[in-house]
Amino acid sequence: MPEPIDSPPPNSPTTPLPPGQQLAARGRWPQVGEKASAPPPDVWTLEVLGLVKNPLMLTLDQLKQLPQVERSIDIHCVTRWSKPGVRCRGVRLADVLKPAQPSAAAKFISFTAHSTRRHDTSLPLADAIHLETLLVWEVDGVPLAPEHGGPLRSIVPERYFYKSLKWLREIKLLERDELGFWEREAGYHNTADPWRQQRYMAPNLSRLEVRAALKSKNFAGRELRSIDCRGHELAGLDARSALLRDADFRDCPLAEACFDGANLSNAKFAGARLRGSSFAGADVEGADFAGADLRGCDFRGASLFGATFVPELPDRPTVIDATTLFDTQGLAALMPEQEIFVRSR
Ligand SMILES: Nc1nc2c(c(=O)[nH]1)N[C@H]1C(S)=C(S)[C@@H](COP(=O)(O)O)O[C@H]1N2
Ligand SMILES: [Mo]
Repeated sequence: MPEPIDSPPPNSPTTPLPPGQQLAARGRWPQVGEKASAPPPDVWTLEVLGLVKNPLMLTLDQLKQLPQVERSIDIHCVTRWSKPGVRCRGVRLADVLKPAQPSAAAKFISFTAHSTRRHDTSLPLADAIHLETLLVWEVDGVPLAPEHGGPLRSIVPERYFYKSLKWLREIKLLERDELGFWEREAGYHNTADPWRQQRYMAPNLSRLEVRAALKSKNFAGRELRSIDCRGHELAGLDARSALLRDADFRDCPLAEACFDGANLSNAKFAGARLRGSSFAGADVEGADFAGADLRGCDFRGASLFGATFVPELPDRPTVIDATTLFDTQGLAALMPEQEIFVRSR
Protein backbone atom coordinates (compact mmCIF):
# COMPACT_ATOMS: atom_id res chain seq x y z
CA MET A 1 0.00 0.00 0.00
CA PRO A 2 1.37 3.45 -0.83
CA GLU A 3 1.95 5.46 2.30
CA PRO A 4 -0.46 8.28 3.03
CA ILE A 5 0.94 11.66 2.17
CA ASP A 6 1.13 14.11 5.02
CA SER A 7 3.21 16.88 3.44
CA PRO A 8 1.78 20.38 3.53
CA PRO A 9 0.19 21.56 0.27
CA PRO A 10 2.51 22.91 -2.45
CA ASN A 11 4.09 26.07 -1.07
CA SER A 12 4.90 29.42 -2.57
CA PRO A 13 8.29 31.12 -2.31
CA THR A 14 7.09 33.04 0.72
CA THR A 15 6.57 29.92 2.84
CA PRO A 16 9.52 28.55 4.81
CA LEU A 17 11.95 26.13 3.22
CA PRO A 18 11.96 22.50 4.32
CA PRO A 19 14.35 21.76 7.19
CA GLY A 20 18.04 21.77 6.33
CA GLN A 21 17.61 23.55 2.95
CA GLN A 22 19.20 26.83 1.77
CA LEU A 23 18.20 29.15 -1.06
CA ALA A 24 20.22 28.87 -4.24
CA ALA A 25 21.62 32.20 -5.43
CA ARG A 26 18.93 34.22 -7.22
CA GLY A 27 18.63 33.32 -10.87
CA ARG A 28 20.98 30.36 -10.54
CA TRP A 29 19.96 26.79 -11.20
CA PRO A 30 22.64 24.26 -10.19
CA GLN A 31 23.19 21.28 -12.42
CA VAL A 32 23.21 17.94 -10.64
CA GLY A 33 23.76 14.36 -11.78
CA GLU A 34 24.17 13.58 -15.47
CA LYS A 35 25.18 16.66 -17.47
CA ALA A 36 23.82 15.65 -20.87
CA SER A 37 21.46 13.23 -22.54
CA ALA A 38 22.51 10.58 -25.00
CA PRO A 39 22.57 11.98 -28.58
CA PRO A 40 18.93 12.96 -29.15
CA PRO A 41 16.87 11.16 -31.81
CA ASP A 42 15.48 13.10 -34.79
CA VAL A 43 12.01 12.94 -33.29
CA TRP A 44 11.71 12.91 -29.51
CA THR A 45 9.07 10.43 -28.39
CA LEU A 46 7.62 9.49 -25.04
CA GLU A 47 6.56 5.91 -24.46
CA VAL A 48 3.99 4.82 -21.87
CA LEU A 49 4.09 1.10 -21.24
CA GLY A 50 3.97 -1.69 -18.65
CA LEU A 51 0.67 -2.33 -16.90
CA VAL A 52 -1.51 -0.31 -19.26
CA LYS A 53 -4.33 -1.50 -21.52
CA ASN A 54 -3.25 0.87 -24.26
CA PRO A 55 0.53 1.47 -24.58
CA LEU A 56 1.31 4.88 -26.01
CA MET A 57 4.04 6.41 -28.15
CA LEU A 58 3.68 10.20 -28.22
CA THR A 59 5.69 12.83 -30.04
CA LEU A 60 6.27 16.12 -28.23
CA ASP A 61 3.70 17.75 -30.53
CA GLN A 62 1.11 15.17 -29.56
CA LEU A 63 1.98 15.64 -25.89
CA LYS A 64 1.48 19.40 -26.20
CA GLN A 65 -2.04 18.83 -27.50
CA LEU A 66 -3.09 17.56 -24.07
CA PRO A 67 -4.41 20.21 -21.64
CA GLN A 68 -1.41 22.40 -20.75
CA VAL A 69 -0.91 23.73 -17.24
CA GLU A 70 1.47 26.25 -15.72
CA ARG A 71 2.54 25.78 -12.11
CA SER A 72 4.96 27.46 -9.79
CA ILE A 73 7.03 24.67 -8.26
CA ASP A 74 9.63 24.79 -5.49
CA ILE A 75 12.70 22.68 -6.22
CA HIS A 76 14.40 21.05 -3.23
CA CYS A 77 17.58 19.12 -3.98
CA VAL A 78 18.77 16.52 -1.51
CA THR A 79 22.16 18.29 -1.56
CA ARG A 80 20.46 21.10 0.41
CA TRP A 81 19.83 23.79 -2.19
CA SER A 82 16.31 24.96 -2.93
CA LYS A 83 15.04 27.05 -5.81
CA PRO A 84 11.50 28.16 -5.06
CA GLY A 85 8.91 29.46 -7.45
CA VAL A 86 10.07 27.89 -10.72
CA ARG A 87 7.37 28.45 -13.33
CA CYS A 88 6.82 25.17 -15.16
CA ARG A 89 4.71 24.61 -18.24
CA GLY A 90 3.70 21.13 -19.20
CA VAL A 91 1.03 18.50 -18.93
CA ARG A 92 -0.18 16.60 -15.90
CA LEU A 93 1.02 13.03 -15.65
CA ALA A 94 -2.60 12.09 -14.94
CA ASP A 95 -3.68 13.48 -18.32
CA VAL A 96 -0.98 11.47 -20.10
CA LEU A 97 -1.94 8.27 -18.31
CA LYS A 98 -5.67 8.58 -18.92
CA PRO A 99 -5.63 7.41 -22.56
CA ALA A 100 -3.10 4.69 -21.67
CA GLN A 101 -5.61 3.20 -19.20
CA PRO A 102 -3.43 1.86 -16.39
CA SER A 103 -4.60 -1.52 -15.13
CA ALA A 104 -5.79 -1.96 -11.55
CA ALA A 105 -2.62 -3.91 -10.73
CA ALA A 106 -0.40 -0.88 -11.44
CA LYS A 107 0.89 0.43 -8.10
CA PHE A 108 4.21 2.06 -9.04
CA ILE A 109 5.48 4.27 -11.81
CA SER A 110 9.02 4.35 -13.17
CA PHE A 111 10.56 7.09 -15.36
CA THR A 112 13.53 6.30 -17.61
CA ALA A 113 15.84 8.79 -19.27
CA HIS A 114 17.42 8.94 -22.69
CA SER A 115 20.95 8.78 -21.27
CA THR A 116 23.90 6.44 -21.48
CA ARG A 117 23.08 4.81 -18.16
CA ARG A 118 19.32 4.83 -18.80
CA HIS A 119 18.98 6.79 -15.57
CA ASP A 120 15.69 6.09 -13.82
CA THR A 121 13.59 6.88 -10.76
CA SER A 122 10.28 5.58 -9.43
CA LEU A 123 7.51 6.29 -6.95
CA PRO A 124 4.12 4.97 -5.90
CA LEU A 125 1.59 5.72 -8.64
CA ALA A 126 -0.87 7.16 -6.10
CA ASP A 127 1.78 9.64 -4.88
CA ALA A 128 2.77 10.61 -8.42
CA ILE A 129 -0.85 11.49 -9.22
CA HIS A 130 -1.71 13.10 -5.89
CA LEU A 131 1.39 15.34 -5.96
CA GLU A 132 0.46 16.50 -9.49
CA THR A 133 3.56 15.32 -11.28
CA LEU A 134 4.12 17.35 -14.43
CA LEU A 135 5.89 16.56 -17.69
CA VAL A 136 7.62 19.84 -18.40
CA TRP A 137 9.12 21.44 -21.55
CA GLU A 138 9.17 25.11 -20.60
CA VAL A 139 10.52 26.84 -17.47
CA ASP A 140 10.17 30.55 -16.61
CA GLY A 141 8.86 31.22 -20.09
CA VAL A 142 11.71 29.65 -22.10
CA PRO A 143 12.17 26.13 -23.47
CA LEU A 144 13.70 23.83 -20.87
CA ALA A 145 17.49 23.88 -21.41
CA PRO A 146 19.10 20.58 -22.48
CA GLU A 147 21.36 20.55 -19.42
CA HIS A 148 18.25 20.64 -17.20
CA GLY A 149 16.47 17.83 -19.03
CA GLY A 150 15.14 19.43 -22.20
CA PRO A 151 13.24 18.74 -24.32
CA LEU A 152 11.17 16.94 -21.66
CA ARG A 153 11.54 16.15 -17.99
CA SER A 154 9.27 15.02 -15.20
CA ILE A 155 8.89 17.22 -12.13
CA VAL A 156 7.43 15.80 -8.95
CA PRO A 157 6.53 18.62 -6.55
CA GLU A 158 7.10 18.03 -2.83
CA ARG A 159 9.82 15.45 -3.32
CA TYR A 160 13.59 15.86 -3.40
CA PHE A 161 14.61 16.70 -6.94
CA TYR A 162 16.17 13.29 -7.63
CA LYS A 163 12.60 12.07 -8.20
CA SER A 164 12.36 14.49 -11.17
CA LEU A 165 13.87 12.89 -14.24
CA LYS A 166 15.76 14.72 -17.00
CA TRP A 167 15.37 13.68 -20.69
CA LEU A 168 12.21 11.65 -20.15
CA ARG A 169 11.64 8.97 -22.79
CA GLU A 170 9.80 6.18 -21.02
CA ILE A 171 7.10 5.84 -18.39
CA LYS A 172 6.41 2.37 -17.11
CA LEU A 173 3.62 1.20 -14.82
CA LEU A 174 4.54 -1.58 -12.43
CA GLU A 175 2.98 -3.85 -9.86
CA ARG A 176 6.14 -3.96 -7.73
CA ASP A 177 8.53 -1.08 -7.30
CA GLU A 178 11.81 -1.05 -9.23
CA LEU A 179 14.26 1.25 -7.45
CA GLY A 180 15.76 4.05 -9.48
CA PHE A 181 19.43 4.84 -10.01
CA TRP A 182 20.15 6.96 -6.92
CA GLU A 183 17.80 4.96 -4.70
CA ARG A 184 19.48 1.68 -5.73
CA GLU A 185 23.11 2.76 -6.02
CA ALA A 186 23.52 5.47 -3.44
CA GLY A 187 21.15 4.74 -0.55
CA TYR A 188 18.88 7.72 -1.22
CA HIS A 189 15.51 7.44 0.46
CA ASN A 190 12.81 5.95 -1.73
CA THR A 191 10.06 8.33 -0.55
CA ALA A 192 12.18 11.51 -0.49
CA ASP A 193 9.77 13.87 1.28
CA PRO A 194 11.80 17.04 2.02
CA TRP A 195 9.43 18.07 4.83
CA ARG A 196 10.36 14.87 6.64
CA GLN A 197 14.04 15.13 5.58
CA GLN A 198 13.96 11.70 3.99
CA ARG A 199 17.40 12.03 2.42
CA TYR A 200 19.00 8.65 2.95
CA MET A 201 17.47 5.27 3.55
CA ALA A 202 19.26 5.05 6.92
CA PRO A 203 19.18 8.50 8.54
CA ASN A 204 22.23 7.83 10.72
CA LEU A 205 24.57 6.70 7.98
CA SER A 206 26.20 8.36 5.03
CA ARG A 207 25.17 7.09 1.62
CA LEU A 208 28.54 5.41 1.20
CA GLU A 209 28.06 3.48 4.43
CA VAL A 210 24.57 2.41 3.41
CA ARG A 211 25.82 1.33 0.02
CA ALA A 212 28.62 -0.72 1.58
CA ALA A 213 26.22 -2.37 4.06
CA LEU A 214 23.76 -3.28 1.28
CA LYS A 215 26.42 -4.55 -1.08
CA SER A 216 28.07 -6.79 1.49
CA LYS A 217 24.65 -7.72 2.99
CA ASN A 218 26.31 -7.19 6.33
CA PHE A 219 24.33 -5.28 8.95
CA ALA A 220 25.83 -7.20 11.88
CA GLY A 221 26.06 -5.14 15.07
CA ARG A 222 25.21 -1.88 13.28
CA GLU A 223 22.86 0.93 14.23
CA LEU A 224 20.42 1.08 11.30
CA ARG A 225 17.29 2.38 12.96
CA SER A 226 14.49 3.17 10.48
CA ILE A 227 16.50 1.90 7.50
CA ASP A 228 14.25 1.54 4.47
CA CYS A 229 15.29 -1.59 2.59
CA ARG A 230 12.32 -1.86 0.26
CA GLY A 231 13.29 -2.90 -3.24
CA HIS A 232 16.64 -4.37 -2.20
CA GLU A 233 17.55 -8.04 -2.64
CA LEU A 234 18.81 -9.18 0.76
CA ALA A 235 18.81 -13.00 0.75
CA GLY A 236 21.46 -14.26 3.14
CA LEU A 237 21.61 -10.95 5.06
CA ASP A 238 23.73 -11.04 8.21
CA ALA A 239 21.93 -8.76 10.68
CA ARG A 240 23.10 -10.38 13.89
CA SER A 241 22.67 -8.03 16.88
CA ALA A 242 21.88 -5.09 14.58
CA LEU A 243 19.71 -2.21 15.82
CA LEU A 244 16.85 -2.24 13.34
CA ARG A 245 13.95 -0.64 15.21
CA ASP A 246 11.31 0.56 12.75
CA ALA A 247 13.28 -0.87 9.82
CA ASP A 248 11.25 -1.41 6.66
CA PHE A 249 11.77 -4.78 4.92
CA ARG A 250 8.37 -4.98 3.25
CA ASP A 251 8.32 -7.40 0.30
CA CYS A 252 12.11 -7.91 0.42
CA PRO A 253 13.72 -11.17 -0.66
CA LEU A 254 15.31 -12.18 2.67
CA ALA A 255 15.68 -15.97 2.57
CA GLU A 256 18.24 -17.46 4.97
CA ALA A 257 18.81 -14.14 6.74
CA CYS A 258 20.19 -14.09 10.26
CA PHE A 259 18.56 -11.65 12.71
CA ASP A 260 19.78 -13.43 15.86
CA GLY A 261 19.88 -11.03 18.79
CA ALA A 262 18.77 -8.09 16.63
CA ASN A 263 16.46 -5.34 17.85
CA LEU A 264 13.58 -5.36 15.37
CA SER A 265 10.88 -3.70 17.43
CA ASN A 266 8.15 -2.32 15.16
CA ALA A 267 10.04 -3.50 12.08
CA LYS A 268 7.95 -4.05 8.96
CA PHE A 269 8.28 -7.47 7.32
CA ALA A 270 4.89 -7.56 5.57
CA GLY A 271 5.21 -9.60 2.38
CA ALA A 272 8.90 -10.35 3.02
CA ARG A 273 10.23 -13.65 1.72
CA LEU A 274 11.94 -14.85 4.89
CA ARG A 275 12.22 -18.56 4.20
CA GLY A 276 14.79 -20.20 6.50
CA SER A 277 15.62 -17.02 8.42
CA SER A 278 16.57 -17.00 12.06
CA PHE A 279 15.32 -14.64 14.81
CA ALA A 280 16.82 -16.43 17.83
CA GLY A 281 16.89 -14.06 20.79
CA ALA A 282 15.73 -11.15 18.62
CA ASP A 283 13.35 -8.46 19.85
CA VAL A 284 10.46 -8.48 17.34
CA GLU A 285 7.98 -6.68 19.60
CA GLY A 286 5.38 -4.91 17.51
CA ALA A 287 6.93 -6.22 14.30
CA ASP A 288 4.62 -6.96 11.37
CA PHE A 289 4.96 -10.30 9.54
CA ALA A 290 1.55 -10.26 7.81
CA GLY A 291 1.76 -11.79 4.35
CA ALA A 292 5.37 -12.91 4.83
CA ASP A 293 6.74 -16.31 3.82
CA LEU A 294 7.91 -17.73 7.16
CA ARG A 295 8.57 -21.34 6.26
CA GLY A 296 11.66 -22.61 8.06
CA CYS A 297 11.93 -19.48 10.21
CA ASP A 298 13.18 -19.89 13.77
CA PHE A 299 11.55 -17.57 16.35
CA ARG A 300 12.71 -19.54 19.41
CA GLY A 301 14.00 -17.24 22.12
CA ALA A 302 12.58 -14.17 20.35
CA SER A 303 10.49 -11.59 22.20
CA LEU A 304 7.15 -11.51 20.38
CA PHE A 305 4.91 -9.09 22.34
CA GLY A 306 2.62 -7.29 19.92
CA ALA A 307 3.96 -9.01 16.81
CA THR A 308 1.47 -9.45 13.95
CA PHE A 309 1.13 -12.59 11.82
CA VAL A 310 -2.54 -12.57 10.76
CA PRO A 311 -2.68 -11.58 7.08
CA GLU A 312 -4.27 -8.26 6.28
CA LEU A 313 -5.54 -9.32 2.87
CA PRO A 314 -6.92 -12.71 1.91
CA ASP A 315 -4.91 -12.78 -1.31
CA ARG A 316 -1.64 -12.17 0.56
CA PRO A 317 -1.51 -15.07 3.03
CA THR A 318 1.14 -15.37 5.72
CA VAL A 319 2.91 -18.63 4.92
CA ILE A 320 3.51 -20.50 8.18
CA ASP A 321 3.81 -24.27 8.56
CA ALA A 322 5.27 -26.92 10.86
CA THR A 323 8.79 -25.84 9.89
CA THR A 324 8.17 -22.38 11.39
CA LEU A 325 9.52 -22.70 14.93
CA PHE A 326 8.21 -20.94 18.06
CA ASP A 327 8.75 -21.73 21.73
CA THR A 328 5.99 -21.71 24.36
CA GLN A 329 7.17 -18.43 25.87
CA GLY A 330 7.05 -16.74 22.50
CA LEU A 331 3.56 -18.02 21.74
CA ALA A 332 2.33 -16.93 25.19
CA ALA A 333 3.49 -13.37 24.49
CA LEU A 334 1.28 -13.05 21.40
CA MET A 335 -2.10 -11.34 21.46
CA PRO A 336 -4.91 -13.97 21.45
CA GLU A 337 -5.91 -13.57 17.80
CA GLN A 338 -2.28 -13.84 16.72
CA GLU A 339 -1.61 -16.85 18.94
CA ILE A 340 -4.61 -18.74 17.55
CA PHE A 341 -3.46 -18.03 14.00
CA VAL A 342 0.12 -19.11 14.65
CA ARG A 343 -0.89 -22.24 16.58
CA SER A 344 -3.20 -23.37 13.77
CA ARG A 345 -0.24 -23.81 11.44
N1 LIG B 1 18.37 11.67 -16.39
C1 LIG B 1 18.72 12.12 -15.17
N2 LIG B 1 17.81 12.75 -14.42
C2 LIG B 1 18.16 13.20 -13.18
C3 LIG B 1 19.45 13.01 -12.66
C4 LIG B 1 20.40 12.35 -13.49
O1 LIG B 1 21.56 12.15 -13.10
N3 LIG B 1 20.00 11.92 -14.73
N4 LIG B 1 19.77 13.48 -11.42
C5 LIG B 1 18.67 13.84 -10.50
C6 LIG B 1 19.10 14.71 -9.42
S1 LIG B 1 19.98 14.03 -8.15
C7 LIG B 1 18.74 16.02 -9.36
S2 LIG B 1 19.06 16.98 -7.99
C8 LIG B 1 18.09 16.69 -10.49
C9 LIG B 1 18.97 17.81 -10.99
O2 LIG B 1 18.36 18.50 -12.02
P1 LIG B 1 19.09 19.77 -12.59
O3 LIG B 1 20.45 19.34 -13.07
O4 LIG B 1 18.18 20.26 -13.66
O5 LIG B 1 19.20 20.75 -11.44
O6 LIG B 1 17.84 15.81 -11.57
C10 LIG B 1 17.50 14.49 -11.23
N5 LIG B 1 17.20 13.79 -12.45
MO1 LIG C 1 19.90 15.58 -6.33
